[in-house]
Amino acid sequence: MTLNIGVIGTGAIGREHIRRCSQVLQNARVVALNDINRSNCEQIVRDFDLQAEIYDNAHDLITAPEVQAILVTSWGPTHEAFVLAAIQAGKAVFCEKPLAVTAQGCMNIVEAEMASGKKRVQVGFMRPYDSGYLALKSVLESGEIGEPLMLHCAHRNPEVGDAYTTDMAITDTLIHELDVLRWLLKEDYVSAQVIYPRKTRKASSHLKDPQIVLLETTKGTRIDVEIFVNCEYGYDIQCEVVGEAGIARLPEPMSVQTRRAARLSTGILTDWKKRFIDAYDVELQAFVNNVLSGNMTGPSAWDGYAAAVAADACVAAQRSGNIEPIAMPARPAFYD
Ligand code: NAI
Ligand code: ISE
Repeated sequence: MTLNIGVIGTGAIGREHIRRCSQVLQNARVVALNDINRSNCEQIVRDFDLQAEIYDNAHDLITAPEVQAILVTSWGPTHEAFVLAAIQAGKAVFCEKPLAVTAQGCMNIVEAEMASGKKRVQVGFMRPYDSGYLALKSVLESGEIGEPLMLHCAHRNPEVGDAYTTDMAITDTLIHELDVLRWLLKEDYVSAQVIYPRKTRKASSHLKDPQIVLLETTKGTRIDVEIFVNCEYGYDIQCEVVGEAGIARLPEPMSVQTRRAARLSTGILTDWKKRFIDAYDVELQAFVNNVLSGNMTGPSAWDGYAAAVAADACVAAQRSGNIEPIAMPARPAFYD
């Protein structure tokens, strides 16, 4: 059986996901496209030789009879309305992060999904599908390094455009750590604080960069995450867990070591598309398989909500300079 997919938003990641649905994944086919910039869709139809209808209205794509599942890869503020419409139409929906730009927006989706009686939503948090994070989790669960006490993490991008604002360090960038660290530790967060080190001269005038986010979990585990989005040298994701009996680090992506001109060196990737290329393939194949089998298992609307609750507190902490509490309601049995 093949899943017929409609894609809303054909920019950077939309294009990547269309490529993988058409050329990499099994049992998936892109049959419909929408973007406020129609020429993006036309270009993609040409580039990937797609047999896909271009819709001028996203809501028409969502309700189109030939579309069985929706991928939402448009800008963050548009996600909530499209996901709600997909649930309303009784269709499965894969939504890129963030599920919605506020916790309340995510809760609206959680409530609509529960009312529909069936899990239909997967959020595009791909790191739980990354082989490195999976290996790190299996070390933690083996008990080899004892109970985790502290985590030291970094999320570095070489550069960002002028449209990137200080709160996007949380809502666009840290949101991945907020999800994956909760998954890794199986704990929620209880507080957040944000510290601003000396600013890099490479950042635009309105952007505070870098930032350090300090999180505390329910068991008292302390996490520091450096967000540095104009680090220049590469796209670099770090995670080190300090346990009672040892330390476990996220493995570096595979890279050939060279010895040349009196130097020993290994390359560092420069963009997220390549760093997580396998994880994106696996997460989307899981979505396709789960929709076809009727059993959704990926990052859920509740996970999207949990990350957004923590993100809201981090944004409040950016503004107040204080330690802000994070109050997570109990997870409904629907999401067990
Ligand atoms: P982008 O700006 O390259 O593409 C977004 C596309 O959505 C554009 O073509 C734009 O015209 C279209 N669009 C905007 N509003 C629309 C609307 N109302 N209806 C239809 N189309 C609309 O942005 P990018 O980088 O592709 O990001 C898209 C989303 O994916 C964001 O939420 C971003 O956070 C997420 N993302 C996730 C990544 C991950 O690692 N999981 C990596 C990159 C992006
Ligand atoms: C981007 O939107 C992503 O989601 C990438 O995975 C992340 O590393 C980057 O910081 C974001 O801007």
